[in-house]
Amino acid sequence: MQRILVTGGAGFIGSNFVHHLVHHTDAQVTVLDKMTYAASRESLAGLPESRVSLVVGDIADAAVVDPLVEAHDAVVHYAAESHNDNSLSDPSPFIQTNLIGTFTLLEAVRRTGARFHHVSTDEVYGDLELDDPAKFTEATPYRPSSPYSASKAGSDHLVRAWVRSFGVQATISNCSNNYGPWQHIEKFIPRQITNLLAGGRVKLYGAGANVRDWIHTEDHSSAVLRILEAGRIGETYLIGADGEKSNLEVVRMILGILGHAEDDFDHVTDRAGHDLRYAIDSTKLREELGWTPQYGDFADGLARTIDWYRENEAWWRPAKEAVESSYAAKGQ
Ligand code: NAD
Ligand code: TDX
Repeated sequence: MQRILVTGGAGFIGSNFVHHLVHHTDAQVTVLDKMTYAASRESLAGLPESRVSLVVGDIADAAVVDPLVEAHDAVVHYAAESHNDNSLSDPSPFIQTNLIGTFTLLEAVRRTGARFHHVSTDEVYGDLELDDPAKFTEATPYRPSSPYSASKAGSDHLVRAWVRSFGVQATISNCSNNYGPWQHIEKFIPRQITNLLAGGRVKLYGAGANVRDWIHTEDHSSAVLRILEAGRIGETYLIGADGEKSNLEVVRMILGILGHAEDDFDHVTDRAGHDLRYAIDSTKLREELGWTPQYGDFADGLARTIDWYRENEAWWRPAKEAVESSYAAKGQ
């Protein structure tokens, strides 16, 4: 598997995966990315030009996708509209990219026989009660809540249908909430870090009881590579690192690391339809493919992520004012 096409490779998780591929394989990597507001060329800076190239284009455009897929042995599909709040304001690009884009890629791999790995989310399973001892497994029924998670659920179903009906060589992974460098400041953890670094205040939706299962993006990357190399075709693998934390706990940790009092935050308007809790049981991935996360200490990973945003202010600062005005307009 020498030539790998990474869609969405200029976004948060995709760019971290491209770095991982360069450091842990000898593959030639092409990034296909539309360079939406969520992408950044800087996230790929410093990678060897002999190994990594960037094609700016839309995954829903068959004229771009078909020749690229033809020229690669494998496709790892990260490209998506990824933010729940945006999907509540305007679902349209989520349907176009997450459904039509995935369909366009599947049609291309159907023709060429390329290996396909589809990167998805635990949000397709809906949410769990706070006191439910259960976690999501590969057998949990789909029950998405938001336009974003419904579009990702639909894309997962397309992949399964293309495997069964057309023999496409695909695997799927559903991962929990990622954190780490290069995450867009619209998302929870980088929003709060950069609010404090910019002299503003932390903004917690509702009471902050909602629980997310945090995983460092580097652990997500190692899991996807493992599945790409050894996963069974047609199978789904859940990726998680036992990192459940309430939003209130995370906010207090960020405030503490940055030297603020633990109640120095604002409660703001809650997200419509806000999922209560996500939790992943990744036993299948660990037992079948021998994967283990390496970044299990959330407090340490969070502190290093805060350092990264402190050191990379030139990257996030230009977007900060517009992101915060758009949240403020919604009372968030
Ligand atoms: P992101 O928004 O940071 O990056 C998405 C990338 O896709 C951007 O570079 C963007 O330009 C590109 N893109 C968007 N539309 C495109 C199109 N039509 N054609 C080509 N490129 C396009 O997202 P992320 O957080 O890095 O998420 C990447 C993937 O991982 C998504 O599929 C998401 O559903 C999944 N995922 C994310 C998380 C998380 O915690 N962020 C967790 C589990 C799964
Ligand atoms: O300012 C905020 N305050 C707040 O309390 C923001 C932006 C979020 N929140 C809450 C909402 C969620 O409970 O924090 C939690 C995390 O929010 P997001 O960062 O928006 O993530 P989430 O909605 O959980 O979805 C993420 O994980 C699953 C990614 O954005 C998805 O792409 C992925 O599929």
